[in-house]
Amino acid sequence: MVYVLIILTIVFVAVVFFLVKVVVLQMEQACDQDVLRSKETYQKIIDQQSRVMAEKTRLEREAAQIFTLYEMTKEINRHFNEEEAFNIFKRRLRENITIGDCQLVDEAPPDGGDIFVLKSREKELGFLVTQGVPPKDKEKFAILAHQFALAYRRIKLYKDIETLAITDGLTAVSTRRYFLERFDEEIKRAQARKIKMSFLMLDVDHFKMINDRHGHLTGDAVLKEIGVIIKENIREIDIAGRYGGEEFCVVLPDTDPEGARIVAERIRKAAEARLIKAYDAAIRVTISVGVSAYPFDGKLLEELIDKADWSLYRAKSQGRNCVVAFGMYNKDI
Ligand code: GH3
Ligand code: MG
Ligand code: MG
Repeated sequence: MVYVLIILTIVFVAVVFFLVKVVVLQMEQACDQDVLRSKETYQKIIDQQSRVMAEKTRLEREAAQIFTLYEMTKEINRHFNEEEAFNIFKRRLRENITIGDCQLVDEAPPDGGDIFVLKSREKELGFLVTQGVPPKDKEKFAILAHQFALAYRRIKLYKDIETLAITDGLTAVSTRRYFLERFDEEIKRAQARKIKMSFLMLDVDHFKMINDRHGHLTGDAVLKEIGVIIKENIREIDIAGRYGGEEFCVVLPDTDPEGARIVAERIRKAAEARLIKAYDAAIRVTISVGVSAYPFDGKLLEELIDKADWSLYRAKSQGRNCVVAFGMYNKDI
């Protein structure tokens, strides 16, 4: 009986032990699976985090680039001068990329360096010639250069508009308004520096006859050529303008009455000698010139214009194709 009880107890204990073992094994397996799942989730989070970090770095780089572009554009847009704008661009380049040299040139060089064309529609405005930009920085350079090209185009456009506004469309000399502004400035400069200056008023002789005989278009071509003749016979610092219809005017800074008379005579002779070809006609014209001088004939702009106009009237009444200086009739000098 006792043996039976012992055996039953052993069997019972063995069964219990076996059952407990099975349960523990199952629990272990479940735990392992949990750990595996946790590991996978953890790995996914780590991957996600590194993707987010990479995206953050990319966005930061992009933001820095946009900020650089914005700052550069803002700074360049304050200037209306090509050289100043280019110097800012060059400084910004050096701050942002590795670069040996960068030059802004009007003509494309035959060799040496990488060339970036600054374009306005199909027109080439200039060229950026660079040296020593490593491949890793080429794209960044292109982005900055493209932005500079836009600013450069704006400056060129502004200059063109400015030139258009102050240049007479037909004769390419200054408009009356701009001429009078410059004339006034030159009088003030002559006053401040105590130097002489002179003023010429030129009028085409019998111009109405040219219009009547050859038509208005031919008349226009003659006026255009007179503009050319005047500019060919004055210095870079002299200012030529169209005073009205077929009347022109010239300011000669730092020039005394005798010097002015010589210039006027040179223009008169050049006009007389020129055979102007316009459409089917070949025309000869003459001009008359009145001269006044600062400070001899007057100290104010209006006085100088009046005296030159009076002299021009004298030149017309003397038979045209001649120069009359107010000083010739001014007994005070
Ligand atoms: P004078 O020798 O006395 O100066 O005689 P003129 O015929 O030159 O002078 P007038 O003032 O009688 O005539 C000037 C003419 O210039 C009249 C006008 O029709 C013409 N004119 C003015 N502006 C223009 C222009 O832009 N184009 C053309 N073709 N003619 C013009
Ligand atoms: Mg005339
Ligand atoms: Mg006239």
